[in-house]
Amino acid sequence: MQDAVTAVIGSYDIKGRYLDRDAIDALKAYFGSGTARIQAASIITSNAAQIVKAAGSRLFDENPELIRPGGNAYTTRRYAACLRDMDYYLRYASYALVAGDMDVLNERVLEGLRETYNSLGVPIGPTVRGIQIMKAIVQEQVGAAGIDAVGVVAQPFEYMCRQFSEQNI
Ligand SMILES: CCC1=C(C)/C(=C/C2=NC(=C\c3[nH]c(/C=C4\NC(=O)[C@H](C)[C@H]4CC)c(C)c3CCC(=O)O)/C(CCC(=O)O)=C2C)NC1=O
Repeated sequence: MQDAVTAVIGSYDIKGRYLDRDAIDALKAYFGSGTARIQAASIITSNAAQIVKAAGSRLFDENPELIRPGGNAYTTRRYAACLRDMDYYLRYASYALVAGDMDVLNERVLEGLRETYNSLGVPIGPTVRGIQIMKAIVQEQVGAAGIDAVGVVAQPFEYMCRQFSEQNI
C-alpha cells in the first residue's frame, strides 16, 4: 500500500536519483492539498451511513429492476450486500483521498473483484453508477462545507469507475 510520498520516493530510489523539480512539485501539490483532503475525509466519515443510504435510494430509483424479482439486489440479503459494497467503496475512497494515491484501491478493493462480480451476476454498469452517485453527493457536501477539495475528492471514485470499466481487474 503506498501514498503520494512513498510513491515519489520509491520511484526515485529505483533510479538512484535525488528528488528533482518534478518530484518536489508533486510533493508540494500533495502537502498543499493535505488539509483539504483530511477535512473532506472527515466529512465522509461523519456522513458515511447517510451517503450510502441516499446513494442506494437514488440508484434503485434509477434502476428499479435491480430490486425486483430476478434483479441482483432482490431479497433482503442481496440488497444488504449491495449497500455494504457501496459502503466499502466509500470507505476505501476516503483512505485513497488521504493517501493521495490510488494504490490502496487496487490492493484492497479492486483486485479480483470483477471475477467475483461476474460469477455472482452482479452487474457492473449499475455498480459504476452507484459509485458516481456517491461521488456527486460527497462533492456536494464538501463544497457546501467550503472545503477546497471538490476536484481531489472525485479522484478515487473516478479511479474505481475507470478500473471497473476496463477489462483486467
Ligand atoms: C473491501 C473489498 C470488498 C469488496 C468490494 C467486496 C465485494 C463483494 N460483493 C459481493 C456480493 C454482492 N455484491 C452485490 C452488489 C450489488 N448488486 C447489485 O445489483 C448492485 C448493482 C450492487 C450494489 C451497488 C450483491 C447483491 C452481492 C450478493 C450477490 C449474491 O450473493 O448473490 C461479494 C461476494 C461475497 C459476499 O456476498 O460477501 C464480494 C466479495 N468484498 C470485499 O471484501
